[in-house]
Amino acid sequence: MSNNVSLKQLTDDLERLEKEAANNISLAVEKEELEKLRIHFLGKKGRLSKILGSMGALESSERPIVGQRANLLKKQLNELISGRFNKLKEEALAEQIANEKLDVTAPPAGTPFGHRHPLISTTEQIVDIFCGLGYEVQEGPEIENDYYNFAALNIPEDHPARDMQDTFYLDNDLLLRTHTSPVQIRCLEKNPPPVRIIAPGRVYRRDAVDATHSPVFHQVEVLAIDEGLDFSHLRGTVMAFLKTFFGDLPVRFRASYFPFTEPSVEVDVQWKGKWLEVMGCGMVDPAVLEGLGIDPDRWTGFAAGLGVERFCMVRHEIDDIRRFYTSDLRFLEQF
Ligand code: 2NM
Repeated sequence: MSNNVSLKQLTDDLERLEKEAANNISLAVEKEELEKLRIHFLGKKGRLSKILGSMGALESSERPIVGQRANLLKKQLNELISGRFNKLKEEALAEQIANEKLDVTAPPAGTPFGHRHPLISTTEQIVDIFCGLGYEVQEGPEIENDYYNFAALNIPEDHPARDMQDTFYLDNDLLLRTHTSPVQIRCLEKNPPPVRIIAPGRVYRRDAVDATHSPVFHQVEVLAIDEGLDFSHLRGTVMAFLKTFFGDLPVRFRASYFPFTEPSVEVDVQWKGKWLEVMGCGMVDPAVLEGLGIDPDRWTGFAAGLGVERFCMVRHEIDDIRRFYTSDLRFLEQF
C-alpha cells in the first residue's frame, strides 16, 4: 500500500479535506453538529489522522511538507469551528432577545378580572335614576334599635313585623334592620326638610329560604319631603322611575296599607302577561313627621321602597333568588 501513496496524492487529499470541512462547517446550524464535524475531520480516528497515518510511505524529505500542511490545516479548521460556534451563539442570543421584547402596556395574559355582582349593578342603575331626579344617597347601620326600625315609623308595639317570626333580634332592643327606612329617620333628625334621599342597602328578615325569599336581601328606599308635595308627585316620580328602568311596561297602582304612609299603594308592572308587584309607596304619615318634630301642616312627603332582587330577577329573567348568593361563577359570569 505504501508504494501507492505519493506526496501529490496526500497534498490533494489535504486540499479536498480542507474544502469539504470548510464547506460543512459553514453550513452547520447547531453546536452538536459542529462537534460531530470536529470529530469526523480532526478526531483521533478522523480524516486528518488517516492522512497523517499514511505519511510513513513518503520519502523522509517529503514528510515535513505534509506534516506542516496538516498542522496548518488543523489550526485553520479549529478556528473555523470556533468561529462558526460563536456565530451560532450570537444568532441564538439575538433571536432570544427579539422574542423577549416586552410590551409593558399589555394586560397580563390570562388574568381573570372580576366584575360587579348583578345585585350591585342593579342597585347602581336604580340609584343612578333617582340621582338623575335630584336625590342623594344616604347610608346607615345594619344593626339598629327598636326606635329607628319600628317606633319612629309609626309601627305599633303589637305589629306583626316586630314579631320574633320576622325580625332578627340581637337583644331586647337591638336588631338587624328589616328595611332601610331607619336611614331616612336618622337623616331627618339631622337635616331639616326639604330632603330628597335614597337609602340603598342590605336588610334582614326571618324568612325561610325558597325561590323568592332570602333572609338577607337588598332594598332601595326613596323619600322626598317638601312643601306642597302630594300624591301626583309620588305618582309622577314612580312612573318616571319605572319607565327608565323597565321601558314602556303597563303599570298599576293598588290600594294597600303601611303603618308609615297614608294613603299607601303597591305598584305592579305587567311582565310577560302577568302582573308583578315591584314596589310599595305612599304619602308619609303625618304621625311619622310629627314624631320627628316636623310640622305636617307645612311639610308633606312621599316615600317608596323596593326590593333589588325582584328588579334584578325581572330584568335578567332569573328564576331563583338563591342564585344571587351561591357564588356559582357559571351564573355570575353571565353579567
Ligand atoms: C316602603 C313603602 C312605603 C318608606 C317610608 C319611609 C320613611 F322613613 F320616610 F318613613 N321610608 N320608606 C316606605 C314607604 C317604604 O317600602 C315598601
